[in-house]
Amino acid sequence: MESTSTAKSRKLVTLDEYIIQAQNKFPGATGELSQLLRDIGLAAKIISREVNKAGITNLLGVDGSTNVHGESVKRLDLFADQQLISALDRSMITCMVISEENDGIVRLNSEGGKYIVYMDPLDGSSNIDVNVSIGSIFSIYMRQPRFDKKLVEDDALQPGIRQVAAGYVLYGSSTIMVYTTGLGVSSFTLDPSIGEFILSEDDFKIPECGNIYSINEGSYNSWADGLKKYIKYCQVEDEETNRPYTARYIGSMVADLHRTLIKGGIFIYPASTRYPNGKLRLMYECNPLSFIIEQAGGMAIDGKKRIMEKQPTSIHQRIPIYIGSPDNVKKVKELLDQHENKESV
Ligand code: AHM
Ligand code: MG
Repeated sequence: MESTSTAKSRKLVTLDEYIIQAQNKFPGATGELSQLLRDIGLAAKIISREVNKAGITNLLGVDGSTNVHGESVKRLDLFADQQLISALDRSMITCMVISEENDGIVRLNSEGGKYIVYMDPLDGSSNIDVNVSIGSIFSIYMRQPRFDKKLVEDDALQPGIRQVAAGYVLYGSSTIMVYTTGLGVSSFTLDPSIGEFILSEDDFKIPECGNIYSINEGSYNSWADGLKKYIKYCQVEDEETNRPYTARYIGSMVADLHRTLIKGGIFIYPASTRYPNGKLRLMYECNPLSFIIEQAGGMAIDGKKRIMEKQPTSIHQRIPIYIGSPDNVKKVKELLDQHENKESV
């Protein structure tokens, strides 16, 4: 028979319980951020259900419209966008949402709500048709107090260091939610039999150094010299530093980052001829994932500087990203400094 202590240590903690327990550690907390995280958790469960049955309900495929970047929008993107927006709208705490699927800011019913939420409702959507993991990403800011109360886009242009919480949901072989409020990184796995996210890890730490590099090598010819040198460095044999590294690239940032968080290594989406400023969006892809990786002990830079210190100039702006284990990021930065950055340092 199990001892009492073993039984106790195996007690399942749901996402909602965990959020409330965390909130109780701060006596002055209003509970609004907790509510917001629970709203996102609920929307994620609904999206997860639809992602899993997409093939049979015909939600797959292009719906004929394009998003603000001229890319074709899959129906599931729209579904995820609507679910997240309506979940956030219901609890009247969020004043505006900025989503990859919407050109401008989306004002919610609670214009006086104190939170601003950025999101990529379904990242990696080109992978939907082929049953590869996709994810939702979110990033939460507090609205800054202003005398002029009318909500404008500028209210949302805050650097990543001001995020109060960020996270992602990965719809993979299981559905996993990972988030941080700046006090470490926690992860939850959806148990579909009871419809609850169950705590799986409450202090995620990324390995100091990893032997996996993750980059779309198709753009090799247009990379900066320092980056080419780094990828060569990853490929050279050296027993002491566990090289050659392994290449892994899923093409869904959430999935690539989740692997990087667990196994260590580096994920890179650099500037290239096709994407001179990188492809990924600062506000709803790079900042939230940088917050998580930093909270887990990793690093995230744009090649020169810390991503989260970048002052945004527009809600959909792109930025190059080098993110992962601290030793890997420092190494690529060293080579970029020797080649590209030398004039500017
Ligand atoms: P999306 O938001 O349109 O899905 O695009 C973002 C995705 C990321 O998930 C992924 O890292 C990247 O695009 C892959 O791009 P590429 O196919 O150029 O390698
Ligand atoms: Mg995306």
